[in-house]
Parts: sequence; structure tokens; C-alpha cells
Amino acid sequence: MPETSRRPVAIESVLAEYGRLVENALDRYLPPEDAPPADVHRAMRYSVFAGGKRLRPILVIAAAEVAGAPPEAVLPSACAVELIHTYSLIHDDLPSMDDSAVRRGRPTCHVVFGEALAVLAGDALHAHAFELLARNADARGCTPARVLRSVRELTAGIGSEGMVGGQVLDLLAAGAASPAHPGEPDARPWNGGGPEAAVREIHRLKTGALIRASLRIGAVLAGAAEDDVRALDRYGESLGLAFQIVDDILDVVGESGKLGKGTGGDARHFKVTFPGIVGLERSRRLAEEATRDAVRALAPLGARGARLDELARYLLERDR
Ligand code: GRG
Repeated sequence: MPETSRRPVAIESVLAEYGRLVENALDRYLPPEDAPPADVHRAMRYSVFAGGKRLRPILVIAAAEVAGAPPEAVLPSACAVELIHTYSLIHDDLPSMDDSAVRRGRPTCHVVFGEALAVLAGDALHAHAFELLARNADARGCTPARVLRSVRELTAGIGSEGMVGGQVLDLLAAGAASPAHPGEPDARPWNGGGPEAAVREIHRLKTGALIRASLRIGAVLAGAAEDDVRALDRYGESLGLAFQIVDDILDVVGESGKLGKGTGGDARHFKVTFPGIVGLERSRRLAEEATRDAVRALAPLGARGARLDELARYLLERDR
């Protein structure tokens, strides 16, 4: 924990300290740039060290802290979720998916290294993430059973019923909305549920599932009680929704310099987003509502949930 006194530490300093821990650990855990085959290691490091916010690993650490464990107890797994996140961004930016030329303020991986190496760098980060989960078994106090459970949490969060499933729904919805399919409104995946329900489901899976998994992994590795895991899971579900609504809003009104990517991409790609479906004003209200839900979910944790409470409020106000 970064504080030694009883005075609360500003959330920005906590994020900066945890971010530094993650940054240094990632550098230790990833193969050096010149390790053969150097091309793929350069591509992996290029995308991992491009200035991401490190939100997901910070959530792993913060969830472990709720259960009384120090960051070192979960650091390899915290890095594992960041590698998964980076792989998903590399693949999402590919011409066959979102076709984005800029990410985290610099040319995307495939623009610099070519499409084949970008696919392989993503694949290697994915594989490396599981090696890091396994490596968490070396942390003091961590049992093999907790590590096994963390593997299940991650696979559930990122597979076809989690992040990948959300990406599939997102692609289908964008494809169906584009003029390439005129007169085919029935192809849209929100038949029956309505567009707001559809966008919630896409975001729940595409963004929320990895955020929830991060919290669950931190809690499980730290040996949290099941009630605490459930509270953190509910927090993660609402936090994930709020985070993605804010992401959607920033794509419309954010500053590209701060975001590290162009704005307006969602509309150009016919993405199904909250502002596109319910407008900016209602999107803001929904983000606030989801943040309130996240904070309410922490109630069973009492004072142990204070830092995550602050984090949720901070993320609502973010501009990047
Ligand atoms: C390709 C399997 C596969 C999945 C892609 C992550 C994803 C799913 C798509 C990326 C596009 C997108 C808007 C995803 C929603 C999640 C999200 C808000 C990503 C950006 O996360 P930040 O803001 O990024 O935490 P940094 O760069 O700070 O790490």
C-alpha cells in the first residue's frame, strides 16, 4: 500500500504509484527487444509501452488490497490482464476489424510492423499472459488453487462469452448498420431487445467482462471471501458500463491530443454507441447512474471499498 499514515492519499497518486509498479513489472516480464525473434518482441513492446492508463492491472491490485494483500502478491497477474488488453487493442485496430491508424498517440502496431507481425504480436501477448498467471504461483501466500481459479476467471472474461463475444456483436451491429447492407435492418442484433439493450450487452461483454475479471482475479488471488468477490464483481459490472459510456462520449466530444487517437471514429465506422442511440445528454446521465451503482455495490466492503469508490468517481470525470 502506498500510504503509511492514516491520511487518505489522493487517488491520482495511488494510480501513479500502482501504474509505476505495473510499468516496471511489465518491463521485467516481457522478453527484451533484441531477444530472437526480435521483430515480434519489438512489436509487442511497442504496443505495451505506448502509454496506456493501466486501469485493468490497477483494478487487480486494488481488489487484492480489499482482501488485505500487497501489490506484490498479484503483480504477475495484474500484468497478465494488461497484456490481454493490449493484444485486444492490437487486433481491434487491424484493417479487418476497426482499421485504426492511431492508438495511444502513435501509429498502430500493424502500421509500423505490418499486419502479419501485428497479429502475431497480439497472439504472443495472449500466450504470455497465461504464463504470467501461472507465475503468480511463486508469490508468497498464493496457492495453486487460487491460480487455477484465476485462469478460469480470465478465460471466462475474454472468450466467446466475454470480450471476444462482445467484439463479435460489435462487428455484427456495425456491419448491419453500414450502408453496405441497405434495407436489411433485421440483420441488426437488437431484434426484440431494442438498441439500448443491445449496446448495453455489447459493452457488458466487450469492455465490462475484462474489467470484472480483473477485479475477480485480484480478489481470488488474495484469498477474498466469496461475498467480497461478489461485491467486487457487481462493482466491476457497473464500473465497466460507466467506463465504456464515457469512452463513447469522449469519442464524440473528447480532445484527440489527450485521448491519443482520433475522435469521431465510432460514427465513421457505424459503431453502436450510447451517444449514437440515446444522445449525449442521456449518455452522461447513464454514466453517472452506472457510477452510482458501482459505488453502491461497494457498501458490503465498508471502509475497505473507499479507494475503489474514489476510483469510480475519478473515472467518470476522466478526459482520456
Ligand atoms: C479484438 C478480441 C478483440 C477484442 C477487442 C478491447 C476491444 C475488444 C476493442 C477495442 C475498442 C474499444 C473501444 C474497446 C472497449 C474497451 C476500451 C474502452 C478500450 C480502451 O481502454 P483504455 O481506455 O485504453 O483503458 P488504454 O490505452 O488507456 O489502455
